[in-house]
Amino acid sequence: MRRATLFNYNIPMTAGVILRDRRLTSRHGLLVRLKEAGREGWGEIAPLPGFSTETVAQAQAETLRWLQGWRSGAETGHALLTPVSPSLSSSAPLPKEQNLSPSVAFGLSCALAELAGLLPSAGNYSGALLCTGDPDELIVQLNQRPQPVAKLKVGLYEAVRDGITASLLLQAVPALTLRLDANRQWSLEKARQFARFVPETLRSRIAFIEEPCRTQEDSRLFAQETGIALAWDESSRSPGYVPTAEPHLRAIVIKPTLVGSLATVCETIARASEAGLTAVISSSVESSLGLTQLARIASWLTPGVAPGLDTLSLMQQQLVRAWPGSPLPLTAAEDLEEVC
Ligand code: OSB
Ligand code: MG
Repeated sequence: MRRATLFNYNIPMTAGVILRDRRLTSRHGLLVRLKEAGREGWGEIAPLPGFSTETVAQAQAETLRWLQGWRSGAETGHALLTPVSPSLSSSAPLPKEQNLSPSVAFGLSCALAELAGLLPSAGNYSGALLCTGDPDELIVQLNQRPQPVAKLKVGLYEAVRDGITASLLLQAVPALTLRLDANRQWSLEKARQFARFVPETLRSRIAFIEEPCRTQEDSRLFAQETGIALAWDESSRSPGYVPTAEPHLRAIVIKPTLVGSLATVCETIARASEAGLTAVISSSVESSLGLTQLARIASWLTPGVAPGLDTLSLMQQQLVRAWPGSPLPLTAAEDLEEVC
């Protein structure tokens, strides 16, 4: 006997969270719970406005249709979990997911993986700390970690100031590895201005910068000129992209909610590693339920790589499962609104 429940959530965000020119005042998404043979599995389906192409309403309609089939015994889950193992050297685009949007494929595959006991429980909860708020407090926190990794968003204000901030952090935390993310905000000239304020002796501790410039060509030039390695985030989700080695490229950022099923995530990580690239599992601002699953996926599929999951503090509450050490109040499943 199979039972499925779909929940709807809407979590207020802390004031002023801005994602790609829009202010996100609340996070709206779905949680799915599958039960079978005394076991249960959860998944989160939360299209991210401005990033996902599907809306929550579309995701909900797709999920309801899929759940109807699953309840009546359809074996539609395999493709979401089993990598189709195309030859790793092929440059063919990754396979489409049974007509499911990425957020739906990801959430359902997590629920199925938990149900099947495939998703290990150990998680990596010590990912890159997002540099927001008071830098003095952050420096203290980072200095308490044995292998501190931080992520600084740049390109929002003056490039010169970004350079000074990056240098300050690297100097104040001698063990720090720094990741930067410009979200394609800089012209090549702005990017150069930034680099002028980061002494070369500090640059080797910049693990990478995600998408420094508006164009990939300028990003590549910037990396070549400055010796600062690149990571593709937005670029890695352009249609047909396959992780491929290129000069100055160190990593690709994988946001499963925007990528698709665990099978597709696995496949993408395998191809990245084949190309000698680091795969970094990253948040699409999921609730604590989704984030704890991402921490488990990171520990399982990208061992030893700090994931980018430090987005829980942007929210005012947690859902169903707590992130270790978070002081935010936790809403239990019974208190969530059921869609069906
Ligand atoms: O630009 O990487 C981004 C979260 C939502 C949407 C876009 C991005 C992010 C993050 C997540 O930066 C945090 C991280 O990657 O460390
Ligand atoms: Mg990014």
